Amino acid sequence: MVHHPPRVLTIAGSDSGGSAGVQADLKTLTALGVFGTSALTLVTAQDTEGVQSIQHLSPEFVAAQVEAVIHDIGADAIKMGFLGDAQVIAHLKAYLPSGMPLVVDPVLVNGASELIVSRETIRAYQKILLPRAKIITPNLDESRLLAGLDAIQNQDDMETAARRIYEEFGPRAIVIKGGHLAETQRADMVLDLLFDGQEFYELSAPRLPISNPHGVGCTFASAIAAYIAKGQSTNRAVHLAHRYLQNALSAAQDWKVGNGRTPVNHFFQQDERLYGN
Ligand code: PXL
Repeated sequence: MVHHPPRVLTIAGSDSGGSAGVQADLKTLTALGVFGTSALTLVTAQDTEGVQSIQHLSPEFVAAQVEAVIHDIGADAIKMGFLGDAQVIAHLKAYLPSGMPLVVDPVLVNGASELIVSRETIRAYQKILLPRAKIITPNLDESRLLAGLDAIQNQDDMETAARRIYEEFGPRAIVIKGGHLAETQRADMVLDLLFDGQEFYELSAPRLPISNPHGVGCTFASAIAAYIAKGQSTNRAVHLAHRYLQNALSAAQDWKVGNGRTPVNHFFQQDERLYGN
């Protein structure tokens, strides 16, 4: 009996530390039973404490990887992470099959909320990728930058940003990750907000005692892409991905990996079998 596993292509950067980027994406896809493929945009020398250096791959070489994967293996969804610069985005445009569900995680800032791309790159996201996206997954800083707002300080601001991005740039849905919302607003809860152009849906979870975990955004977007590839609606894919991330993050609470930020425990389902606890 021939079996065709669901397939997701991630177009993203490499994190040598194994927490974020393509490494987080492929772990997530594998954990969720999806055949993951990858097109690298850049390679970071990175550990749990930070990024030491970055080498960008050329737009042509990024596109060549996409072309190779799509030509032979195909994809049921494409997840886009750290793309790096506007030239890569402009060049990629012609290589994204029409009608392909795109899950776009607009990586514009680093873990310390510092801008890591140019203004031109933000424009490229707005003009080229957002109009084609099935869903985008910005955090608060990225939502502020994409919506052109001065600040996002509460849930009302999140709703304003989501509406603006939806109306101006036309992604089919937006989920704003509210993890960094001032802790005075939500001391014990983390609120993400999904907007599908009609309704807002709140996704809340208890704030875990892990400060600034690493690879959460990549994992969330990849899990959404995995569930979409498996045939779920966008709305259900977001809810299932949210639950997967909570479980994977919760399972990392007692982890010690390196001296910096804690990664996600993608294979938490296997812990019992592997460690016998
Ligand atoms: O979490 C965003 C991200 C995406 N991709 C790569 C990264 C990071 C953050 O460190 O290194 C490669």
